[in-house]
Parts: sequence; structure tokens; C-alpha cells
Amino acid sequence: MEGRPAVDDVALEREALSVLESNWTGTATVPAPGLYPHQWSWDSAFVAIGLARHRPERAKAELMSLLRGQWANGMLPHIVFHTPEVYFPGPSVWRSQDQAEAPHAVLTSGLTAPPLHALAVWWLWRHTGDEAFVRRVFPALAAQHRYLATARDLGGSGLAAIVHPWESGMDDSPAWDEPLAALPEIRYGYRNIDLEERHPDSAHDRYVWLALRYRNAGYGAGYLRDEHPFAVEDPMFNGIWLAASVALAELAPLAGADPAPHADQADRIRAALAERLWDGCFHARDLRGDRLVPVCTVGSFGPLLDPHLPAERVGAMIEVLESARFMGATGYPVPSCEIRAGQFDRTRYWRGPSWVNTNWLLRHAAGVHGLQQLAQLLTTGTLRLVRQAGFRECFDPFDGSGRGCRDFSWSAALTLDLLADTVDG
Ligand code: 2M8
Repeated sequence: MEGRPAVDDVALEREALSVLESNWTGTATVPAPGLYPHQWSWDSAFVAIGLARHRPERAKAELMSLLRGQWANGMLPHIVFHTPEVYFPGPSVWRSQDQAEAPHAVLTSGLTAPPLHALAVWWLWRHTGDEAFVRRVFPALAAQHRYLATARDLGGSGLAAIVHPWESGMDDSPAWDEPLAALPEIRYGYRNIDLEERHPDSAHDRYVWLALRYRNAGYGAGYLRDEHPFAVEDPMFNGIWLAASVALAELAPLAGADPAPHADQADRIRAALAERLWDGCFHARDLRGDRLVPVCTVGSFGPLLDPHLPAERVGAMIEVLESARFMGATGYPVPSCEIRAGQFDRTRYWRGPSWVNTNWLLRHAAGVHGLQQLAQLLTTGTLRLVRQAGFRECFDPFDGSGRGCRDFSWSAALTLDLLADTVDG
């Protein structure tokens, strides 16, 4: 690539910046106007990554705003509520104000989200060289990781367990079907048109039930370990945590901290992923059913984010990724579920459509392993999606048509990052 952007790249970049500008509330970026009127955790990390080269001060403000929601035990919540606007489940469901550990100044959810934030801070540092910002946020990031290593190592294995599908960020992934099917049938009779389109089989009632149980137990770590009926070791969540631990180890000296505990943490996650989740591809492990979930999803590729993943394993995973099970048979990268699986559905949220954030993560992973051709394929395929369909929430992997919300923040932000790379070469 030559060092000058093409004319349509300039227009796309301008559009992406304008989406992010209109989704900015003054303190943070909402994922999309309308359906998502608050601040979501990993959305903000992706926004910060996308803005690192264009609006670094905005990127830092985004992360600082999210960190205001961190609980005293280190838990970084999956939603920080900023406005009184309606969203279900909102503050009245989570009742964070009743929790001694929760912050007083803001209302939050009681769940966490994929811990991408140290990687986002590393990304900002790499592109701005701002060490003062690293020093400022390092303690919060270290606390977030400590929380995962203590309160969430429910299997005692070195991996963090998610205790709700919402914690994966891939809410309706078929990877949660089996663990959810083991829960009692719940009928609240609650309906909402937007959600009905996403969860036609009323899985949503189970999601709400799980959240209420956790809340009613005071969000306690002991309850999670001994009683909570949903606990899953997810390869994407843990792959992100591993990459974030490697990033923390690299950032530690800048903050005057010891890198060793973070490097050790990364080693522990790496060993546990290999030992517990690998079976020809990485699978989610249902801790309550004590078995691997058979289906492979885009989450199966999370461990590729590990810079020290052995080359042989990288090769085996790329073979699956490029095969007709995933991007080998679709026109666009990367379907969120393997297309030969019975649960694959090209139209349903996290059960088939392609997403810009997972494409970006895989593209980043390809770069980490020096797989330039794959990285290029993921970049051009993703840019083709947003050029043709706009900054949609997700996309049909066969014809590239857009699905879900329009003007979706992480689709816009990560487009900025992909465009910057095509110029940088
Ligand atoms: C979706 O999740 C929320 C619940 O947290 C929802 O379905 O309402 C997911 O796609 C998640 O990954 C994302 O962070 C969130 C906001 O974009 O929406």
C-alpha cells in the first residue's frame, strides 16, 4: 500500500468520525443511538482502540469514564449507566447502589465483560507514547485482573469463568445453548419487540432470571463458586484476558510495577487453555455440566490473541478458520458460528452474522503471528462490509447485508483503525 489514502477511504474515515461524534454523550460513547443508550465496557475499549490514532484524548476520556464504574473489588461492570434513558435491564434491576463494593457516583450493572482494557491502554501507549496515562490507569487494570484471578477462577483451573452469557459479549452464541438448557424453564411473560427479534425462543427470560439470582445473592463470590447455575470457561474471554495480561506485563515497568505477576498470569491462562479447552479447536467448557460444548464459534479463536501460542497450534487454528467451516465458504469474514453447525443462522445475532469487533481481534491476532496475508484478507473483507452496508451492528456473512443497529460505534471506530493500517502499510 502506498502512504496516501484513497479518495473513498477519506470519505469513509470522515463518516466513521461523524458516527462517533454523534454517539458521544459528552462523557462517553454509546454503542448506538436508541437501543444502547449507556456505556458498555468492551464497546468502549474498541472505541478507544479505534480512536487511538485519530483522537487520543477522546480515547483516554472514554476509558476514564468507564473506570468510574469499577467496583472496589476490581470488577469492571459491563454497563455504566450515564443517562436516565430506558434500557432493560437498567439500574432498577442491577441495584448497584445497594452494594457496598459498587461506586457511589455512578450506577452500573453487576456483571463484567471481556477484559480488553489493558490491551486498549497498551494500544494507546503504542500510538501516543503517553506514559502518564499508563501510570494513571495501571492500578485499576491490575485490580480488574486480580478480580478475575480470584473471584472468577471458579474451576480452580487458572481460567476465568463467565457467569452470564452477557459477560461474553457474544450474548446469543450457540456456545451457551447447552448450559442454558440445563436451567429451569422461565416465563416472566415479559416482552419487548427489539429483544424478541434477538431471542425468539425466550432465552431472554432465562438471562433475566440468572441476573436476578446473582443480584439477590449480593453478587457474592462464594455464591458464584458454590451455587450459581451458569459458569462457563470461554476461550474468547480467556484469550482476551491472556493478551491483556501480556500487555499489562509490558506496561508494568512504565508504572513502576513488577511485570512478573502479569507474565505469570498469562502463562497460567495459556497452560489452562491448552489443557482444558483444546480438542481440535478451542471449545467453551460448561463447568456445571463438566463438559466441553461441542460447537465451534468465532469465540474458539480467542486464544490466537496469545503472542506465545505455539506455532503448531496457530497453524491448526488457522486451518479451521480458513476452512469451509468458517471464512472459507462465506463471501465475508468471519461468521460468528461454524456454518456446518445445526445452530448456525446467518440472520440471528451472534449465531452466524459477522461482526467488525471479532474480525478486528482476529486481524490483530494474525498480525501478532506474522500472518500478513490473513491480516490483509480480514482487513479488506471487513472494509468491504462497511463500505457496502454502512456501520451496522453485524452483517450477513454470505451477502454482506447489514443487520441490527445502524451507526454502531465499534464498527465505525475499528474501521478507523483498519484504514489507518492500510495507509501505514
Ligand atoms: C450486546 O449486549 C447487550 C447486553 O449487554 C444486549 O444485547 O442488549 C452485545 O452485542 C454486546 O457484545 C455489546 O457489548 C452490547 C452493546 O453493544 O450489545
